[in-house]
Amino acid sequence: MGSDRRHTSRRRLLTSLLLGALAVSLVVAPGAFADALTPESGGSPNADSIDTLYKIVLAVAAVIFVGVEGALIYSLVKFRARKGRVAAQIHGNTNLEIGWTVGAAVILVILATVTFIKLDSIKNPIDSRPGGLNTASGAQFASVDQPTPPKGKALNIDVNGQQYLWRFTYPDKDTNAQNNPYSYEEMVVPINTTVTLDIRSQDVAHSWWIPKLGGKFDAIPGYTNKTWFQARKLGIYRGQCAELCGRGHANMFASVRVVTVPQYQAWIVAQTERITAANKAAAADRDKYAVPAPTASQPSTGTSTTPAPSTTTPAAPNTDAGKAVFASAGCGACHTLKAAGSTAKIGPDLDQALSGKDAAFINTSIVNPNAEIAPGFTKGVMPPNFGQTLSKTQLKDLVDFLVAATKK
Ligand code: HEC
Ligand SMILES: [Cu+2]
Repeated sequence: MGSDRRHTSRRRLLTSLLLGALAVSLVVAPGAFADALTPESGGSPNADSIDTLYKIVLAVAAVIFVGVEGALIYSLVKFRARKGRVAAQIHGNTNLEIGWTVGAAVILVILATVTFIKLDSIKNPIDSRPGGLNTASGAQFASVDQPTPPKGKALNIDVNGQQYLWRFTYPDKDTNAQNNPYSYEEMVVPINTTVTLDIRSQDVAHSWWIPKLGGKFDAIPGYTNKTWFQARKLGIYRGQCAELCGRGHANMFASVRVVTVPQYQAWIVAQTERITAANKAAAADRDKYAVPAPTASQPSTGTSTTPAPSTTTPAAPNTDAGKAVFASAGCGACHTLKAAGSTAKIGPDLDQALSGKDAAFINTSIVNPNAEIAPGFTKGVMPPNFGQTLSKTQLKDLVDFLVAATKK
């Protein structure tokens, strides 16, 4: 008896502790409470439609729940076991069975109809409202390939999920997608403007979700998902990657900042300037630390939109041309030179032999190879007539290239 009572009181304590912990965690995480029962709304018409549809279904389900549970509880109480009572044995009631089959079917048909009616306003973008960004003209608002607003124009933003942040790429005035303004983590959009989103992923599956601005959309590598929203109030709308995508998933925040149209336009200009300045600084750094030189003058890849660094120093030798001469004159057939990617061993390894040598020395060794024979090599192997077969410019480019490639 005594141990039984102890057990019960311990269980009671445990239960109240658990309930207390639950209450505390709900209070300190008010986000989890947001619109506790129904989806969030008020940010964009598609989110409002989702909310309305949800509430209709919830109401129908609530009526059914109360009806079924009510009948159940009523029967439990009314027909509960009593001394001397004998249970009635009922088998099959055709009317009842037809009733609940038809009833259930009718309810499903109603829900399906309501859903299809609402689906249109959830899925298909509407036109921008007056006061929104003018998307009527300009190549940048070319319609996207999936649902478009009736007039076919919207502000199309590319949403790219990456472990563990979102990258947003905005349209600009030309058709080159490489130089568009972009931002990370915070998307900036103009008010009253229909924004269509191309949702992609760089690596693993993520999920784009700003609850107040509509439903969740998976960001899947190799596939583009489309959705849209139209914010009608200024402010910041927050969300979070909604698909466990790795260690940093919990920190993969997303937010949409809704600003006025002039603010948006000014932001795009300022953001473009910031990106250009950052690219310039990066190019300058690359220039500063780049050894050997040829890598610095390679055509810049997607990350940089600034001109190739070599053009910033006007007097810089044209090492690309020199490299081409090295290849066409067949120097690589006999010499090893890292910068040219050659590994032949008939003549001296130029990376070593020319390390720190000046232009005059290199020039002489090419034009008059027999004047001085590199130790361990024989006279007369290297063609003696490069001074005649190469033009003055070719020779100069070649020497400049070798000086740069073997600079200490
Ligand atoms: C057929 C093979 C061959 C070809 C082709 C050739 N070289 Fe050579 N090169 C040699 C040999 C062997 C030596 C070492 C003997 C000497 O110094 O003359 C040499 C020496 C040199 C040296 C002097 C190195 C030192 O340590 O002093 C330079 C510089 C050089 N070559 C550059 C070139 C360039 C530039 C070309 C192309 C325009 C070229 N060579 C084409 C075989 C070749
Ligand atoms: Cu993610």
